[in-house]
Amino acid sequence: MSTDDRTIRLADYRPPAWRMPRIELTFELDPESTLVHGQLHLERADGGQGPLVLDGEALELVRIAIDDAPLSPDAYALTEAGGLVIHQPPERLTLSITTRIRPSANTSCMGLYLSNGIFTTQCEPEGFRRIMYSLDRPDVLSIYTTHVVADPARYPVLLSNGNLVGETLLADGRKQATWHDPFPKPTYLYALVAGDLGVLRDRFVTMSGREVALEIYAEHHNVDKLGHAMQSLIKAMTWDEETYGREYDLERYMIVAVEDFNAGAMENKGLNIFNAKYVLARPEVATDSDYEAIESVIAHEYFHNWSGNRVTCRDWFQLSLKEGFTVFRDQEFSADMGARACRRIEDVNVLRTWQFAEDAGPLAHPVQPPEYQAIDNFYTTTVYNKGAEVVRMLKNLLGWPTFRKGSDLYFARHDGQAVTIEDFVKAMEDASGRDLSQFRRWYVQAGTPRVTASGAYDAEAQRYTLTLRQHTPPTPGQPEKAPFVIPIDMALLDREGKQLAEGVLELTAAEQHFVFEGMPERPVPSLLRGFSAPVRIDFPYTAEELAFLMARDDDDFNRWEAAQRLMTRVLLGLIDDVQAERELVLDPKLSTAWGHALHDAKLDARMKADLLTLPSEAWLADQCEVVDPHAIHTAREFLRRALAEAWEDSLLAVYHTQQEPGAYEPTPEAIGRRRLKNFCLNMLMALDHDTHHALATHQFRVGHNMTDVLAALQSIAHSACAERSSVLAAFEARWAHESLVMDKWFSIQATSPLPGTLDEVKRLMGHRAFHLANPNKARALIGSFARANPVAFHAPDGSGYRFVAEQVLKLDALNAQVSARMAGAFQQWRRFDPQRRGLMRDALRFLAAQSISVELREVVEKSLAEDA
Ligand code: B3K
Ligand code: ZN
Repeated sequence: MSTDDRTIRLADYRPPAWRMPRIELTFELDPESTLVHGQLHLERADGGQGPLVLDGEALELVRIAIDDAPLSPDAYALTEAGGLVIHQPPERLTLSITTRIRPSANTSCMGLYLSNGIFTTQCEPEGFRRIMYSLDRPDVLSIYTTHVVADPARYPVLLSNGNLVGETLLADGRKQATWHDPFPKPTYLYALVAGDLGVLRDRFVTMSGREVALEIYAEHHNVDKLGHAMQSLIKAMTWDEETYGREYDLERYMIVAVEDFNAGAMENKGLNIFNAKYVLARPEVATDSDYEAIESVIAHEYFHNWSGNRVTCRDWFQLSLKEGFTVFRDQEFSADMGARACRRIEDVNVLRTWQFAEDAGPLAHPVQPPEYQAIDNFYTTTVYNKGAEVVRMLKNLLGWPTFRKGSDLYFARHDGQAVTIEDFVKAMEDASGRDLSQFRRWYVQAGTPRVTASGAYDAEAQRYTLTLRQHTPPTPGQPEKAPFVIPIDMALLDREGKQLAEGVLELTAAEQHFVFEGMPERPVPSLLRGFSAPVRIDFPYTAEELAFLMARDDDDFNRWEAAQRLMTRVLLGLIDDVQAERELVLDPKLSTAWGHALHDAKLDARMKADLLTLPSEAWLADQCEVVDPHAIHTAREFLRRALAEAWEDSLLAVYHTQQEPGAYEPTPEAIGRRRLKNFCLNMLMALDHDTHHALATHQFRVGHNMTDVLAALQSIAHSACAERSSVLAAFEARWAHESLVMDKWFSIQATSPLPGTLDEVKRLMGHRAFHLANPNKARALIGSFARANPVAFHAPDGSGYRFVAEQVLKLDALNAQVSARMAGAFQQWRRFDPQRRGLMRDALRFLAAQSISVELREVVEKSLAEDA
C-alpha cells in the first residue's frame, strides 16, 4: 500500500450513512475468550441504497442476525481491514452480532484488555471496533445499555457507563450487572471495567441540589492512596459550576485506576479510566509534582463531561475542539488553585520545549490537521497545548465575560451534538460580535510565528515607536503563511519600573508601528506579558535591561522570561566557547543579577526557584543553529557549578531556612518551600563537595515525603559521589513493591548524565520490576533515556540511537501507540551536526526497512520525508 492510500483527509468527510440510536451489549467476560453480544439498532440516514459498512478489527465473528433471522453467508462479507459489510440491508434493522475477543492476548491497551487481572477498556479514538462491529466514528451517537456477566469470585466489581440499573446472580453462579447511560454518546466514550477492586466513596451536591455519588476504584492495596484524587474531583466539580456554570448530569461519577494505560486518563462518560500514576498519592510515595498532576488530570477529565462528552467532535480532525478547550480549562483551574504565575511558567515551558520543536520539525501540523494516516499519532502537543493557547488568546481578545457568553452559547447551541472547531469559533464570534476570520488561521496554519520587535525613541518629541514584524517559517506542505492575529500584551517601564504605558497590541499585518506619545525617557518594553501568544519574540535588549526586567518587571511571567533570556544568552556564548575550546568564565553581570534574585526577600519561594533555574538543555538545543548536545551539557554544567561556587553560602542559608518540621501538606506555600530548598540542594551538589553529599544523603535518609527523598536521590544519582550505589540500592529495597515508585527509580537512572548510563539502562531492562509491555515502565526507562538524557541518547558513536531504535521495534510488536510516540525522539535529526544527523537517519531507515505498524510507519516516513 502506498503512503497516499493510507491518508485520511478532512476534505473527504461525509456525514454518516447510518444512525445508531440505541445499542445493547452483553459481555460474558473471560480472559482468554470473551463473548460480546451486541444488538445494534440501525436506521439509514442518507436516503441511499448502499451497503451497511461496519468497522471491526481483530474480531472473531461468532453469530450474525438481522431482526433475529440468522444471516446467510452470502448476505455479508468480512473486509480486509477487519470490518463487516452487509450487502442489502433494510432501511431500519436490529442487527444482532456476537463476537469473540481475547483480552489476555491484547497488549495494545486498546479495546478490551487486562491490566493486573482487571478487565478494562480504552476506546478513544478507534478502540471500540476491537470489541464489536460498529459505526466507530464520533458523529454517530447512541444510547447504550450494557450487561456485564462474570465470575463474582474473581470480578466482584462490574462497571460500565451511566447509571446502575441492577445486579443479579445468574443460575450458573455468574453475576450480571446492568448499566444504562441515558446520554447519547459516540463509541469512543464507551467503557467497561471488571475486577476485584477497592473503592473510596464520597458525594457531591450539585448547584441545583442533585446528589451525585463519587467513587474512585483501585486495587485493594492502593485504596489508601485515593484521598487526594477525591479532593481534586470535588474541587474540579465546584470550579466548573462556579466558573463555567457547568453542572454534572448523572447519578454517579466513577474513576478507576489501572496500571497499564497508554495515555494519562480517559474521560468515558461517567466512568473515567485513569493511568494509576494520575490517581494514587500519599506523601511517602508521590511528589509535589505528582500531587499537582493528579489534580489537573482529574480536573481535565471531569471538564470533558461538557467540553467533549455533552458536546463532542464530529470527526478526529476536530480533536482540538475538545482537547484545546479542555486543556485551557484545566490550566486555569490549576492556576486558580494557587501559584498562578508559576503554573503559567510551567505550561509555557512545556509548550516551548515540546510544541515549538514539533512545529519546527518534519511532523509539524496545524491545530486542526488536514490529514492523517493514524489518528493515534495526532494526540500531540500541537493539538493539546497549542490548541489551549489558541483558546486562551480568544479569551484574552474577547475578555472573560464575553468569552464566557460564547462558551454558554456554544454549550446551549450544540448540547448533544458532534460538532466542529468552526462551530466553536462561530459561537465566540456570535457572542462577541467580533469578526474572527483572520483569527481562524491559528487553527489551519502550522509553524511558530517569529515576532521581531524593535524600538525607537525620539527624545525631543518624547515619542517611542515600537515596530513589530511577524514571519512564520514554512512547514511541510505549507510553504507560505499569511499573517496571524497576534495579541501582544505589553507595558513600557521607566527606570524605576513604573508603567508609562500598557495594553494589548494586536499585530495583524506583516509589519506594524505602534506610537507612544508623552514618554519622558526611553522606556524598557515588557513584551508578550503572561506569554499572550504562542510565538517566539525577539527584542534587542541589553544585558542591563534584562537584569532590570528580571528584578523589576511587575509581570511575574516576564520577570522569569528576562532571567531565561539573560541565562540563555550567556549559555549560548559558553556553548561557542566549549566548541572553540576557549576557557569558560562566569559572566559577572549574570552572576550579580542571579545572586540578587537569590537574596530577594520579597520573592515568593516557588517563584524564586523558577527564576533561578537554568534553561533546560532541550530549550538550549532549540536555540542553537546546529545542535551539539555535549557542548550544551558542558556549558550548562559549567554555569551551574560556577553560580553555585559564587553563591555557595547563600544557597546553603536558603536551603536551611526552607526546612519545615511539620507534616507534609501539598499546599502551594509548602510546595514552594520544598521547591526552593531542593533547587538549592541541586545547585550545591554541582560543587561535588563531601559536605553537600552528606547533606543530600541525610535528606535522603530522613526525608518523610517523596518530594524530598526523590530530590535527594536524583542529585546523588546524577553525580559521581561515593554514596550513589548504596542510596540507589536502599531506595530500591524500600520501594520494590510500589510499581509507580519504581518508575521513578528507573527514570532517574535512565536520565543520569554519568558515563555508563546506557549499560545501566540495558541492565535495568532485565530487572524484575521492568516489563516492556507496561507503557509506564517503557516510558520510565526507555522513554526517559530517549527524551530526557541528551548526553547519552546523542552519544557520538550512535550507541544511544541504535539502542532506542531496537527497543522501538520490539515495542511496536506489543503496542504501536507507545512505539510510534517513542520514535518521535528522532524527529529533530536534521538539526544536529553531520555525524549525528547521519546516525539518526540510519536509525530511522533501519525502522523503515522493518515490518512495522501503520502508526510507527507514519512517524518514521514523515520524519525522513525529503520535503520536510
Ligand atoms: N481523551 C483522552 C486521550 C485518549 C488518547 C487516545 N490515544 C485523554 C484526554 O485527553 O483527556
Ligand atoms: Zn483531554
